[in-house]
Amino acid sequence: MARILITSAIPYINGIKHLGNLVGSQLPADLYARYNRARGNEVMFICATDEHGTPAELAAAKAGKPVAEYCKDMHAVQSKLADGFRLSFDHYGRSSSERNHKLTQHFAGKLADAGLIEEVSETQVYSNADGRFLPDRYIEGTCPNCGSEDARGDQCENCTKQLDPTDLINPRSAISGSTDLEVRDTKHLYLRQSNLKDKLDDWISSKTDWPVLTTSIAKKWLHDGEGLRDRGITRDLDWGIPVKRGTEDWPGMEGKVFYVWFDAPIEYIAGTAEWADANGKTDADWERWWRTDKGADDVTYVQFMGKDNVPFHTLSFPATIMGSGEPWKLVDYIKSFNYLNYDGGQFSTSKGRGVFMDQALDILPSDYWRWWLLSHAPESSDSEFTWDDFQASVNSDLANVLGNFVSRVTKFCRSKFSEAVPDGPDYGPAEQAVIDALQTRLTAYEGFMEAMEVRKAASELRAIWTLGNEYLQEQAPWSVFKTDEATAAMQIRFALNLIPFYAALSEPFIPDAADALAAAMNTPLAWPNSASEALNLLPAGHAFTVPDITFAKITDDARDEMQAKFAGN
Ligand code: B3M
Ligand code: ZN
Repeated sequence: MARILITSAIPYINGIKHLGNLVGSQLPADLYARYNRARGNEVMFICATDEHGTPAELAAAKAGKPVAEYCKDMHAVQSKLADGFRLSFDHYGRSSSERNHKLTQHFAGKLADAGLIEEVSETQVYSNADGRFLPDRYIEGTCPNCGSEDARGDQCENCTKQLDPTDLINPRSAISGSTDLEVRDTKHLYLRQSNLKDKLDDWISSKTDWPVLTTSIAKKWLHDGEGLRDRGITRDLDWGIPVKRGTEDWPGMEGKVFYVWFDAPIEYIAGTAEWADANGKTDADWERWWRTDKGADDVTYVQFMGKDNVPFHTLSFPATIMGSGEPWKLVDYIKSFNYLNYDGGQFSTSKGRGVFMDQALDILPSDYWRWWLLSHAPESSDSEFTWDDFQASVNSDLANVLGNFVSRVTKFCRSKFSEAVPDGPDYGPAEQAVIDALQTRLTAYEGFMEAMEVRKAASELRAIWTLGNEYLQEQAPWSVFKTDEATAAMQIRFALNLIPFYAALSEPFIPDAADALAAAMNTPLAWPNSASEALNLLPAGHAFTVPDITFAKITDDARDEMQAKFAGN
């Protein structure tokens, strides 16, 4: 039994995620977690909400709530949606947890002890009216380039020019509108990741089995332009993890917090500690996943994320781990994804363009979405959601192939025999040929699942479903029944045995349907040792019920309606 630690990039707290976010990290991570559990491996699957940074503060202000309250509420919302999509996290934590505060401060202390933290003096805009330093995007004013009056301290959205706050004409606070601003000296901490460049480079170079998407992004950041730059890890914000050196105060850092990207990946570890706390476990129980001196040396750690998150996971977070000088577990494999586009453009929160997680679950059961998203995962390139494709995929794969097979077989058996597996002779050459074909595909399917080749795994699964349909089509037990009842009974016995086999193999993709199939067949979900063993699982006389998991087809009208509804304004 292997031990697999799985983390998904932790979604920002500032709103409900769209389907592109979902398929870029959490959903494929869930697929892999479910598969590994089904194979009997010990899995720890962690996700959380990413609750710090200016986006959280701004979203809370917009919602008219104190930021702590906003985060608490949005965590509950996101957690419920994760349940709705059947994301099987062992724990869905919060980066604002006490555990993450302590661990983040701990790492900062260790990095400082190792000489990897530098204190840098900078000038920054201070708002007297607000009584605080303003991050770049909290300062607004007139763009020196195009004259737009709503330029922000980091960029003018109108002409896209990158700006510094001091470039703005007539700068004002975005919080209060006050123009009583001044430039003050302030100190910030920088992580000297450039010191770790060679170590990181060697480490990345040793990962020859990683997806090219992952390593090419890491290599680009290591070698392009100025190479790996030191990174500011503190901010002048109210909301966040107070800067401390371990448990000690950090002189000069009063009122500052760690930068969101410093504490967010540490939440993977803290989230596992939260899991222990929430389940009455001890520190040793979570440390055996993370500390190589406490049992984690046999753990395989896999991360899932969108390509925009790769630099932080291949360089910055490993720099934190390596730089600490402590035996924390480094990631073993990073599965990264391209983007999912939406119907000829991009998903857009501000324009209400595309389908968001809450809306998706209002329209159709999660299995429909899981199946389409995973079978179209943006692995080798960006992919695109279209309603035509979604409709075709649901109607053909789920309704016509899988759903139809199950309903034909079980209903035919009920009407001609009974709601129990019929008897009949032993399997013949036709059945053996299907078993052989299934075995070949089962092996391929397992290989793709292990390699996290999500699309290839989906098409193998589809092919496995199709074999059952082809068998029925060719053998036509409904015709055979008219002249040779015993042979028809054997054929139906064979086809009924395919259902628990399908249920087990399909569970990582479509868990609700899989549960319903297994329940109808009166068998627990169990990964097959072999196709031939699986096809002899249900003996004659085994009772079942006709499941009501028919996948409803999406009509053309419904498709058009949804397309119009989510086109954005
Ligand atoms: N919250 C970005 C995102 O949701 C960021 C990931 C953090 S992973 C430690 O895409
Ligand atoms: Zn401009």
